[in-house]
Amino acid sequence: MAAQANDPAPSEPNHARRFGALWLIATAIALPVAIFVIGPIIPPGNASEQASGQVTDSTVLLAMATPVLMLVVCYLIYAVAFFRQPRGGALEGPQVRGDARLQTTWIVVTSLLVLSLAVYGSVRLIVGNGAGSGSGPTPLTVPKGPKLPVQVIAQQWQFTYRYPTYGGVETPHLYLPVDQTVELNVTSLDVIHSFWAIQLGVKADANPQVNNIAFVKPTKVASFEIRCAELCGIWHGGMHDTGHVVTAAAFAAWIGQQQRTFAPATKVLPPYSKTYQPEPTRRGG
Ligand SMILES: [Cu+2]
Repeated sequence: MAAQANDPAPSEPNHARRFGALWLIATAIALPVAIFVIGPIIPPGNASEQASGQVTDSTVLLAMATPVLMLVVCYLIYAVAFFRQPRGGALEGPQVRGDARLQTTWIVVTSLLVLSLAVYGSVRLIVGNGAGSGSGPTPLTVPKGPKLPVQVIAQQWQFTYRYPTYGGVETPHLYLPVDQTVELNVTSLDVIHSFWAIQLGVKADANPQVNNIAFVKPTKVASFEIRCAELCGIWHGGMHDTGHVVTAAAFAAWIGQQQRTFAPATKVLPPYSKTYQPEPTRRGG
């Protein structure tokens, strides 16, 4: 091999320039598609501030990943098209080692991508008050203004909900008022579960003896799916329900009716607490 690695043979086109142009064109086409076509259909949708925030974050991730994806895909296509073995013999390519400019570019670009996303993710988590995730018993930041506390009590195999500001009534279904910040206090009576309100963008571990706080502000009247997201025993798969975001008036009517219906049960419940000791005889839901 007489030729240096960086000196293409006279008949070779400038592959770097051609490939660069191909990559730029592919990215220019793919990026708007990623942001404006795929972005709006990314789950979990826009049923709460937290859900909308997650869609924004996923769109940012997608936008950052698209040029990288295009680089890989375009290079694959380019290599298959132009770097084939010629007929009649297996040639060995020139040995390429130690291209300082390429290595520096590679390290700087990948470091910037990863570090900027790490900073972005951390800021979004802190500014978003946990962004719908369980933030433990003492969240780093708490949303301003009034909050409706709702306790989520996981147990084999259902979730029940306790409303401490409504006489500590415990209900088998979850209703939330629209446009009101809710403080979910998630705990468990037995094993490890996970409270997942899918369309609200909420997911929080439900551990016994732990009060795991997640904030959510529903922004539209709609139903949402609730599932347990942690394998918790033989009927784990049956641990699902439909929750409802309703108007303030409908919520007031519903909670009043729940208080009346469950008045006899409320009397014998243990007093409201951040966590409960599991009892030998199971608590009724
Ligand atoms: Cu469970």
